[in-house]
Amino acid sequence: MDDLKAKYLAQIADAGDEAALETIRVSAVGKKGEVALKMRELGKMTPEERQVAGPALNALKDEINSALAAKKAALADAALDARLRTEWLDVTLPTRPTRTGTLHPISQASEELTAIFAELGFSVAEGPRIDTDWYNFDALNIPGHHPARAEMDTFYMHRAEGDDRPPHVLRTHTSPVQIRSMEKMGAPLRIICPGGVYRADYDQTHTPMFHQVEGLALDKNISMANLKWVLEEFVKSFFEIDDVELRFRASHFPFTEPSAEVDIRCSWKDGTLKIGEGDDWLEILGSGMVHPKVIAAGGIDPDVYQGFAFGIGIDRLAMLKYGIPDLRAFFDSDLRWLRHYGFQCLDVPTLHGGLSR
Ligand code: 2NM
Repeated sequence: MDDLKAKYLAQIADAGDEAALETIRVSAVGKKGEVALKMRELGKMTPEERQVAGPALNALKDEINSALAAKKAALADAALDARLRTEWLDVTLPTRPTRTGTLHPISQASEELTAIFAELGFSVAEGPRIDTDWYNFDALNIPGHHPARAEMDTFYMHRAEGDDRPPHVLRTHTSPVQIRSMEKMGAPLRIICPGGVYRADYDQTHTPMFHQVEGLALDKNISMANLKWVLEEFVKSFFEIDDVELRFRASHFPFTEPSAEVDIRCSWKDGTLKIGEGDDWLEILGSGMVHPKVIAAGGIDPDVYQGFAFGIGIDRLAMLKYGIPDLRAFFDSDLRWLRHYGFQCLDVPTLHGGLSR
């Protein structure tokens, strides 16, 4: 028995792969293996001999089986180590120069309009997307009973039970950033506020999150004429056309007086939109002279300063400029769509270098 044990443990130790181990298993502890043959001899023994040889054979069988299992595990470990060595990857190597990520059309449009307004003397102001209802509504002369405040348009952040402070809201426009900027920087002031805004609305032409840029210019002698010139310059630059005709239609917003909606001249020929010429009008923005109450809410004296403000939907601007038909595709994260409509990350838009080449 000692010979058997020495022989098989040596063979197991030398086995190079699982197939060799299996051959050893069959000839050692298989049904017709050497240990089984020895067990058959137990019948010919005396009861005393059997009492010694029986347990010894069982112990031998267990020992060979556990040596087989241990060697099998060791072979598997060695195989894994070998595989890990061949599949080793240097993650610090530089990337291949293929085109992968692209800039989303909304980011591209934001970069372009930021470059245009920078040239006109406007800096970018940013603020929180979650704000108090004072900054989002009251400061903008939107009273408590105004329909824009109705639960169905505004996402409210509900407070804990028993907390009676007014709720926070997801900003429904970027105007709260303009109030905060007036408080922080005072007048004169020339800013644009681009960014995401939220309204509880979802259909063909509305998504619950969309993007806006609002502009604000405050000084001692600002009029609608300045508003008209700035908007004309913006539209010409953004749509890369030499001339444009704007149409101001009287309108109403709580935060401006007077207020105007602005259309640009355009044509629809064979289903394609042409901006700047034609017999149609396309509404693109809202604007007006900032209401004195709003200027006062920003901590500025409305008897000394006045100014204009406007609001434009960035998503719609991007659709018009890049010929994107469906608003909702903006937020589908479809890689094929993103590759088709995306822009090269390093082509930073400037007025001298070309906006969207
Ligand atoms: C619009 C239309 C008209 C606007 C007003 C202000 C603020 F905060 F200065 F009063 N910012 N933007 C404004 C004015 C926005 O969006 C259609």
